[in-house]
Amino acid sequence: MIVALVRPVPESIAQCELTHLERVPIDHGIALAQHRQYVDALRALGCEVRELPELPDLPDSVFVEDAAVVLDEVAIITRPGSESRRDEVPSVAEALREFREIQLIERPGTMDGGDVIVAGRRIFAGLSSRTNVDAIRQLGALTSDFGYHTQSVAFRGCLHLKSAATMLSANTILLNPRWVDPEVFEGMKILEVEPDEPYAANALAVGDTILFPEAHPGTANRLRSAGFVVSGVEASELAKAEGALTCCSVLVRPLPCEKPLSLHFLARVTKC
Ligand code: CIR
Repeated sequence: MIVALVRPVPESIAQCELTHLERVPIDHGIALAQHRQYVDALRALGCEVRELPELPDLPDSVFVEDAAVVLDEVAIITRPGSESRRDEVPSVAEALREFREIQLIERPGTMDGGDVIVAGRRIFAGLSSRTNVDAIRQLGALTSDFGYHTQSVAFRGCLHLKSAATMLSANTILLNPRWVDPEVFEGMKILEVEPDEPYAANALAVGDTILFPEAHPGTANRLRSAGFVVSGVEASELAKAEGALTCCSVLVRPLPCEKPLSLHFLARVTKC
């Protein structure tokens, strides 16, 4: 069983941060309906969905992935690279403390969870406008005792590393070779997106099923041909906010936490 943390789409999504895309109108009703479909798909795949409190004044708060990196041993609460997103973090920490020891990325580090790919004991952290060298060093230091090796990854063309590449299974990665160098992922089986579908590298693997946007049928066919079970969802409205499928949830294997976060520590999350 997997717990999926999600958060409703606020009406203020129209004022979201944008880096690579031009602002176009976002229809809140369509965004809500597509988000509902996404949440239903997670439920249908056996996830226990936990809805975090809506944050009406935080336009990007539906993109919960950016607030945390969850490993089996520890959850790392990020310090998002965009100041407008920092107040999203405490409620994610609060929800995770039941399941994991919590650690924090601290100033001057900045990190968005969307820049972090975990592949077994290898962690790939994208260096981006949101994630800096200091935060990647902190992530490495917080996880090395558990046997993880963290490496920083250069990429281009998109906001987060996970727009350029995501894991499909334990050893297979889907990527856009124009945005990230496939050689970074040496030792893995690599599937490339259809060349005319640059945004197709963000897929959400839930168990053996790949949740995948309907907008990229060519790449969906490539996944099916490679033997993956693909479940399509519409995600076009939040794509206008530069959000993809992984961004809208934090997936957690529920393990009882032996070192629950103290309230004193939780107060630090709100200050950093
Ligand atoms: C932002 O710029 O922060 C949001 N508009 C999009 C965040 C998408 N999150 C993700 O890719 N992990």
